Amino acid sequence: MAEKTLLITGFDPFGGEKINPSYEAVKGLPERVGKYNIVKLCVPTSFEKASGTVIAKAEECEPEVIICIGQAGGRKGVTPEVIGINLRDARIPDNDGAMPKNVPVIENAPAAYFSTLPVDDIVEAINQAGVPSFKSYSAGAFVCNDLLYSLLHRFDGTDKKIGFIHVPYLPQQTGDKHPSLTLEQIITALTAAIEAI
Ligand code: PCA
Repeated sequence: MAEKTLLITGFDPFGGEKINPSYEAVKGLPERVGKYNIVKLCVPTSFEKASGTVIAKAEECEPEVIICIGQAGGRKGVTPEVIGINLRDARIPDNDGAMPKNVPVIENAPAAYFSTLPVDDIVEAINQAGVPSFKSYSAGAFVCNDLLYSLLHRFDGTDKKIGFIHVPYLPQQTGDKHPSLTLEQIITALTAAIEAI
């Protein structure tokens, strides 16, 4: 059987943080999970650069599946996103200093696209693995949503499975102030997610 490729991405730190749990967890994944060879990529937290970086890598490695991971500080669990929306509405600057307000990701494109990953199966698999997980109906309107929307738009009509998973802070980022999961828990969750696809 032909090898299958899964491209998984994480973001660099943003908003004054020194670390981003998304790319730390991606780095910690093995080279192979279930039926997939894993290709890893670090993405700049930049409206201008994020989606182009991932689309270029996807055109090069031709993955069957693309999963992007991002930090959602304050969430209590690992949260696969259901939908990406055609909106940029930033509350903080990205890593290039850009803070777009109430503008589309792509002019004259549809309002939204649903993730093409099996979101319910992923949530169940992560919970089965002992890590809290629930669906999210909003990836926000910052760079993570931008990336999800742009990928779903670019590969609409293909059979690529594409989606986004937000992860909480690591304990060292937030102490007792906000909920957090350890790096091991996040890696366990992402492994379970991939095995469910
Ligand atoms: N989280 C941000 C962008 C980069 C990241 O890890 C977001 O939720 O949009």
